Amino acid sequence: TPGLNPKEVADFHNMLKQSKRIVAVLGAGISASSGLATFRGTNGLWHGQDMMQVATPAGFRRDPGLVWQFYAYRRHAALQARPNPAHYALAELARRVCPGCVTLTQNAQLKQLHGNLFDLCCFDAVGCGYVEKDNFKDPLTPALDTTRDEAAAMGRIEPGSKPKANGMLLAGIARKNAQILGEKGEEQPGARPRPMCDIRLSSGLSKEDLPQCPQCKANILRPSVVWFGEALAESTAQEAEALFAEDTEPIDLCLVIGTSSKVWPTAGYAEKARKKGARIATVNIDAGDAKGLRPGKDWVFVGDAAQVLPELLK
Ligand code: BJW
Repeated sequence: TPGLNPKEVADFHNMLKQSKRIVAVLGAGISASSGLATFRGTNGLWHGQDMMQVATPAGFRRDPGLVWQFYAYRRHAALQARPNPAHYALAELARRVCPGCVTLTQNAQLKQLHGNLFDLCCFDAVGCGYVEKDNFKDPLTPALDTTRDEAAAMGRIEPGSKPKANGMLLAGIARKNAQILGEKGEEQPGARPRPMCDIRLSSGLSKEDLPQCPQCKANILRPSVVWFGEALAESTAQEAEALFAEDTEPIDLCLVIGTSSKVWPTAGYAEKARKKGARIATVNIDAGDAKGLRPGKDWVFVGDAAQVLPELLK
């Protein structure tokens, strides 16, 4: 893989072979090559978007329709995405090193620190407490049909035609996908989906347009994800913390892959692994997002995780 230093890769392989306990901390960047946008940065979902509006309970209270539009797009995109070579390389590592390999992910499967896009729960968690796992319905309601917005933005249907266009301006992604799909929407050979950026949300949706709680019938559902100011699910947080407890076995290696390491408590896990003896290997397309490195002990592998990880983990 271009850009990787063969000596460093050999040193890493040597360590990998000896490692019995490995913790991997994953961020959105691992799925960038699957066509899913990350959160931060110029190609991120939040570029030009106030994250407090779409990733906090207060934002949801203020405009649930806007937040649901954001998640409707995310669910739709995730359902269309396929695993990339980075996911396969990690799965293979987990199989080889099992049971000593634990993957802490902020966004996807395994120990899902920040929840799951496809689980739903009642917004009234205390009074009602309804939880629904693995809801893959897309769109969740007619008003949350993001494909209509893409089609409208590509000129395939009249914007505003019935059912009511929900105002989520997906022009950014539609235009980008049009570039890779070709004018008539046919796939270009070798083209890869590009992550969306610069979505502009403007809701105007009413409560009736959004998924209703089937249990209490009084509230709307929300995505069962962890927003800012909310605690991580207690069991998940405890499982993660338990890995780093003093009385457990040392950790040999900590992989920090595709995360900006800006969100806590997850951003602190590499340091906790380090205190348990781990050497840290960061894989990131942006060297600037590698934090707190010790020369001669830690590694930074700069590049696309989908290219770098298969090379590193083989
Ligand atoms: C590539 C690539 C390629 C791109 N290859 N790489 C200190 C201690 C504790 C808490 C805090 C604290 N200071 C502040 C807090 C509060 C807050 C916080 O951290 N704020 C910071 C912004 C400062 N934390 C919280 O609120 C958390 N809860 C909490 O602390 O609870 C306490 C509590 C206890 C008891 C009662 C009540 C409260 C919760 C945080 C929840 C975050 N949730 C989100 C949304 C999830 C839902 C959804 O999916 O929409 O999680 S925010 C968002 O950021 C998402 C992600 O999981 C998270 C991290 O982002 P990630 O994955 O790192 O993505 P990006 O976009 O930031 O970075 C992508 C990276 O990939 C970049 O580095 C690229 O370079 C790289 N990349 N392409 C390799 N091809």
